[in-house]
Amino acid sequence: MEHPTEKHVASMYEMAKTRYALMGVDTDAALAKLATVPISLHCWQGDDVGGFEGAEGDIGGGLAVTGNYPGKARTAEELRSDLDKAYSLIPGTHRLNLHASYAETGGQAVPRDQLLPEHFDGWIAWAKENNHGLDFNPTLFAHPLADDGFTLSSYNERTRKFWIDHCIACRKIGEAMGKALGTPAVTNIWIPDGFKDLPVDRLQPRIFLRDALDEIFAEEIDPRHNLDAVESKLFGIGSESYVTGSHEFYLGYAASRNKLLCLDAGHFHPTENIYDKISATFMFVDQILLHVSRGVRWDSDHVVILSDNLRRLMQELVRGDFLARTHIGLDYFDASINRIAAWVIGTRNAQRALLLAMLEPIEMMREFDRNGDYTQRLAMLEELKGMPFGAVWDTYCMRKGVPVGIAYMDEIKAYETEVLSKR
Ligand code: RNT
Ligand code: ZN
Repeated sequence: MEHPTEKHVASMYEMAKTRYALMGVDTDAALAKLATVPISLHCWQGDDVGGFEGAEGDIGGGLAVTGNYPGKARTAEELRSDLDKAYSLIPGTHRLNLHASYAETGGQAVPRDQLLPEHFDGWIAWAKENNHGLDFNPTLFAHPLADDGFTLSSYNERTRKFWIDHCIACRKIGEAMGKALGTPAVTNIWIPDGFKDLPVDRLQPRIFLRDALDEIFAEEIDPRHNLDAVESKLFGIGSESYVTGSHEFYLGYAASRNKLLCLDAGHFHPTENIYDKISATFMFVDQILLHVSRGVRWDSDHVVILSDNLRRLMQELVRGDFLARTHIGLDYFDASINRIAAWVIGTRNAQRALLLAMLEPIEMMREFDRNGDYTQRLAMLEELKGMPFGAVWDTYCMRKGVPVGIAYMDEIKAYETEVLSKR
């Protein structure tokens, strides 16, 4: 298959630019805007949420990665090399979202409540060199003290204490990352806590969780270095009947404590979508973190595709002018396909959805709402789907020096032969 050349892209762009201009949309302005939006790639797509603590098998926490595509990263060097490859195929400059279980401890087992910024020096140096901001997550699963399904909301005080100390350590690591890189790390707390079957007391674990979070956040950290986020969930494998950190719990917590709310696209009922939660949340919460994901029938963490849901999500951010208050991260793990392609396809789709939203004649369309002209509104929304957006996207890739079209697959295939197949 042949890929478009510079000449193809340039002539297509001229036509697209003219077509968009007819509806008052400036394609160059949209591309300039797209370049300002970083996406935080999730390190855990690279190794099936494995981490470097020597864990084998089940990752716990009610999470499940399926597939055994060959060539997954086994060390920090391999993971960084794979990430470098992925970033080289994605237009623009982006961030990396790390989990605490990806600490580099030089072969020594360091308990999670004793992790230090120095255990992330390798990541920080690499991020600095490549201009990536870093985001961070405490890891409250895949650990003996999380085996019974409870961490910060455990009835066991010692268990709670261990995880509180882990989260405190992680905020300090986030702060160190933010300081070193000159951009705040968003440190996101997600806990797996919940019951398989009906609990008697739904309140007590939530009291434990609220108090644990208050303890974790007791120390103020400069928001120029670290921002705290909390992530809700509906259910997990083994926590089908009750999850302590539900949406209502964390919405209330974030609004009352001035924390970021993390909305994961897979953490709601299958017909419920996070795009409708954005404007409501922003009325009471200052900033949000997104875990852009794709659930299929359940929170299955499929690779992000350019779906209507994704498009509506990005439309909310762009139409509402919420981008400056939103941190966009990805969260999925597919081990059944090439893992680098999974990063590249999902990230490029998040960007394509953003670009589509940036190519809307928003002001003109608002008029339809205001005037009650729902017929014109429907006609316009459908018309937009047929606009030559692909030519604008190709131009973006060309200008940013990354492969146009799916030419990125040629590079991924070559990397697979040269690097991945030898692991
Ligand atoms: C789990 C949450 C959480 C994790 C990562 C690995 O359901 O979505 O964000 O996916 O922390
Ligand atoms: Zn998530």
